[in-house]
Amino acid sequence: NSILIFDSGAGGLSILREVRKKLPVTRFHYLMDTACFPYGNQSDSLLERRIPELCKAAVERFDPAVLVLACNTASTLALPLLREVLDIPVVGVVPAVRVAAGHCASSADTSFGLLATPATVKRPYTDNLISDFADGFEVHRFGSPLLVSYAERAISGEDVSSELEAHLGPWLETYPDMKAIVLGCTHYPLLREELEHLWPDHHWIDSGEAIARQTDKILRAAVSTRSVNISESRGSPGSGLPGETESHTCLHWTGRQEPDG
Ligand code: DGN
Repeated sequence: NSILIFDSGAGGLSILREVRKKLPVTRFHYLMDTACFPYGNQSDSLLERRIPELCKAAVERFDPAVLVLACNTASTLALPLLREVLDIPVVGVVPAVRVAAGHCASSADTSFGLLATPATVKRPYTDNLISDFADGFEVHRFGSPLLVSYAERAISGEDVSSELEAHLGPWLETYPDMKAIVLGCTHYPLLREELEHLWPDHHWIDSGEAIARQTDKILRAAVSTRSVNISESRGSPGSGLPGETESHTCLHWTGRQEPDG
């Protein structure tokens, strides 16, 4: 009854951290597609081939109960494809536009920012999220080509604060009324400490906690279905509930550069 978490780099660790808080004794596998990192720079057609192929292979290998696609760039493109090829539930991670709109409504703000990879800010999925959940608010999008690498460097212990300030400062100054910012990439919560330190008056919103709640719910439903299937096929009962596993491990698995090549 493990959970498989997938991203092209270390960003999914921000999701793993939240899910672990919720499910501390569940076992995890972490799949990182370092060969194609960063996904924000890849073509849609490559990602549409590669993500289902890698995830299918990893699911066959690790047999998780649930897959968390812990990448906004991948989820806003490939979730339906993935659900077609996998027979386990898939939890996607997409920008927390709805939460930001709720926050603005309660604080009387009329605008908020959406910070994500260049690919995510341009996706039709993101347009739909905004028109469905943030109608009436002005949403300022910023597709950053740099923040993912800043996050990767920050978790290796580098100080990226001055680069962060130079990169985001001009955008934030352009919209002085924009106080709530959606962190629409799973790498960005890894920079939360630096962001809060540089801009303490802004409100940085990520999807981690909501994803942890959703994963908990889906896992419970998935393992109860599984345990019925197992007890039917083996003729022996077993609760299979999350919490039975006593250890958790993270595995890194690097795929090939070209899935078809
Ligand atoms: N962490 C990914 C996301 O949430 O979009 C982006 C990683 C990348 O490769 N750009």
